[in-house]
Amino acid sequence: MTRTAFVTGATAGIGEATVRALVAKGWRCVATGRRKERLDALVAELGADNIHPCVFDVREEAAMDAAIAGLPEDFAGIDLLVNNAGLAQGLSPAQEADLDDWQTMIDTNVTAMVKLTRKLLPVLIERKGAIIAIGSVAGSYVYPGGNVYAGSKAFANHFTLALRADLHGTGVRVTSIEPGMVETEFTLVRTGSQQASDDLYRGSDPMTGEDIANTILWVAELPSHLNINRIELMPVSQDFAGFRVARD
Ligand code: NDP
Ligand code: 8X3
Repeated sequence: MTRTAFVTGATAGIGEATVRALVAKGWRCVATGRRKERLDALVAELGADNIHPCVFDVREEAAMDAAIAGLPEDFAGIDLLVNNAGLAQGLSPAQEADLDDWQTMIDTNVTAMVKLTRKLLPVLIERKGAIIAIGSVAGSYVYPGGNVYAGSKAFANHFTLALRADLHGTGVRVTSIEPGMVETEFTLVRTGSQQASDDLYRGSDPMTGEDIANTILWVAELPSHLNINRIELMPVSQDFAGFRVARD
């Protein structure tokens, strides 16, 4: 039987790679994002039988509801939710940060994620499905300028583990995947600068969207009695040391 995944943030980076990886293994995907032309391109490439595009801003609850209500029968039986859509905005220290940037990150990375999860839990429980959320190492190890992004990802990491407790006994599997540096559009979105993005990734052999997609696929296809709780992964070039001392 064909399984169906609901992948948020499928227009770029990790989400787009995840849709490709899942479809290559015979899954159907509901692919979401704001950029319609990118979702249309995925449908053209992978086929309308395999991809159902849902164009909406995850911060707009009415649009989220309409997307869920409008799922065609073939795509309505969700077996896997991939909570991936998210972003960072800015790298300013907290005392200089833009409050609108903070609100955008909270609305997208926290509020939209919990609302979508809550709305899809009935079908996921009915089908003994799975939830895979993309948290971040930023939720465990802080760095200067991480502030609200780091806080939102700590929330994502922990909410996902908390879901596991509430879903105990339902058969629903829940996994928090927490990557370090992945070369996607993430840094372009965060800084607004392609140069800043290229500078960050240059010479570091970062992880790719495909690396994370393959991890998601591996977790999704494990036997139904196995739950991976958390996976933290980084490129070899990155580590988590960072204690600093300010001196007089
Ligand atoms: P990209 O910028 O390449 O992709 C982000 C995706 O999220 C896009 O498809 C974008 O779609 C979607 N998205 C963002 N905001 C909204 C919104 N308001 N409504 C709908 N969709 C939205 O970044 P990544 O692939 O790297 O990021 C994916 C996830 O991975 C994020 O949650 C990020 O925090 C996390 N992550 C990334 C890491 C990295 O180093 N790249 C490391 C650890 C975690 P569109 O713009 O079309 O709406
Ligand atoms: C993205 C990874 O280290 O850029 O979550 O915050 S990092």
